[in-house]
Amino acid sequence: MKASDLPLYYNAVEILEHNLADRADKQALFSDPRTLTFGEIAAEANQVANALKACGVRPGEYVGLLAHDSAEWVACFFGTLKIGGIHIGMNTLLTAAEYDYILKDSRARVLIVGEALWDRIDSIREANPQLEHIIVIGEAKFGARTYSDWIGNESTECEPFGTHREDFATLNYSSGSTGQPKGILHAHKDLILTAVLWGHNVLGMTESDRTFALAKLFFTFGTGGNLLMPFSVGASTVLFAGSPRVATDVLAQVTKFKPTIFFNSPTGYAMSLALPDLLTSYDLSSLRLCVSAGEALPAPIWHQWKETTGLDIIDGIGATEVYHIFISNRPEDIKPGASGKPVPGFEVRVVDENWEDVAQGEIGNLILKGESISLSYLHQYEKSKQTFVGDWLFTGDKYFVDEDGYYHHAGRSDDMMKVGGIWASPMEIESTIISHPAVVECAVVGREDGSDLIKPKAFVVLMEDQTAGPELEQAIIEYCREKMAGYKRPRWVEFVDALPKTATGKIQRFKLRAG
Ligand code: 3UK
Repeated sequence: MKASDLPLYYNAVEILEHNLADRADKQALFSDPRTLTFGEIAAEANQVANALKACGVRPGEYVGLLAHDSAEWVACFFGTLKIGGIHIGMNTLLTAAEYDYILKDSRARVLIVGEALWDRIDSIREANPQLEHIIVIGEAKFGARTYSDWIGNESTECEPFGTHREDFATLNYSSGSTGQPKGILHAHKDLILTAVLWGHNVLGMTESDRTFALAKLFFTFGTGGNLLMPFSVGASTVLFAGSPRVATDVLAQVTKFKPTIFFNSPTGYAMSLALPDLLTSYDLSSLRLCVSAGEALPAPIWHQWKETTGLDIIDGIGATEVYHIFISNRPEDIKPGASGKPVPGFEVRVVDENWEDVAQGEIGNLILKGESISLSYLHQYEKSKQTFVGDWLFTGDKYFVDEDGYYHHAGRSDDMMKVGGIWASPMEIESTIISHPAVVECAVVGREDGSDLIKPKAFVVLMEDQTAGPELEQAIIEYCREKMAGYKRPRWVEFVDALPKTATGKIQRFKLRAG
């Protein structure tokens, strides 16, 4: 599918509304406490659309949404698109200062906020006088209207605004390792393109699927995989408002709502595998496929999950700039430890500093071309020029292609190390260390040795029953020496209780490097 196959005036609310003709009464959204049909979601989205219009929201204006995954989130998302507004999917894990930045950067006049997140907004309201309307999902708060009052008297009918397929539909802020978050705009066309290119063509999602994601809806991994892709084929979604870090709660949702496709992160799979009662206390029998993204999935986790549950995990790399996944394994074609092969519709290259293609097997910079890629970062001219270069997106990822054409992640540009003059990938070292039975998680960074040369250092989180100490440190180093080229072994192992991570679960190696 190409963007030009879409009508010139295309509104991505179609992804929800195409279901009204044949399956309006199908249960499309499962959550605690609300389960809704496509017809009910569309009606509530129309009420939101009318309520936004009553607030004076015009096409092209931003509407902030800061709430845990819920039926209301979905209605607000589609209601915003319907009137041609631009939805801001706000990460629920940020601080008040970061919300202040996002509100000022986007100049949103309307913010819909979940009651549980109210406190972080309350403290910055005065500093954001442009915020004229605050709607709270839940109990009334001073100076805000409740969602139920706000939509209560609105009609359940609404004409869609005829957006151009290239009009902006969504704004997501991606946390970089340095600097302010980057606002990434996507057009209506991007939402349906990624759903078709990866969700339909690669993953093979169908009407009888039911998705469930640990990735929240504010993250395009979640919006794409757990809302747009299923709805675009008439499949249903399971939403969970709780924390993805509590593996027991997550698995209880799987047991209760019986999804067929499970979107998770490598850490999520590792946490589930660490539960001794994974198979006895939870029912995973509804699942047919698991997906992993956000960071590279180490082969040992893939194998352990397969051995334990019998299920395949499809690892694929995506980015907010692309909206979703662009290199991926396939249900019938999986290489554990690799990101897979380019998704048709994207052109992918691995290049050196001069943007020349590197030889097969060599590590280089991953760049790609494709129609769902964002055009620039909002209000970040310099950063945009470095990332969106002509037709190409500079991902900042290091990759190599093996002899069978599979793409392997080899760290971020700023994480790579030269050890003894040759590249060493922290990811490779990490996946070796993770395969050690005493280890839960680890991160590797470059550290200067006595001769000011960079050598790998590992920060390791141990299984609960293990004791940190010099003996185990030596055992892990020796283990690595056996499993990899000797130069890649960590020279130091530091045992830690947890690794520093971004709000979306990426290890913050820069913090470890500074430490
Ligand atoms: C890293 C991966 C190795 C990589 C995302 C699926 O993660 C997503 O978006 P972000 O903008 O981060 C993008 C960066 O994350 N990464 C993501 N997936 C993998 N590295 N293997 C992977 N499977 O550095 C990339 O540049 O937060 C993932 C769908 C939508 C997304 N937005």
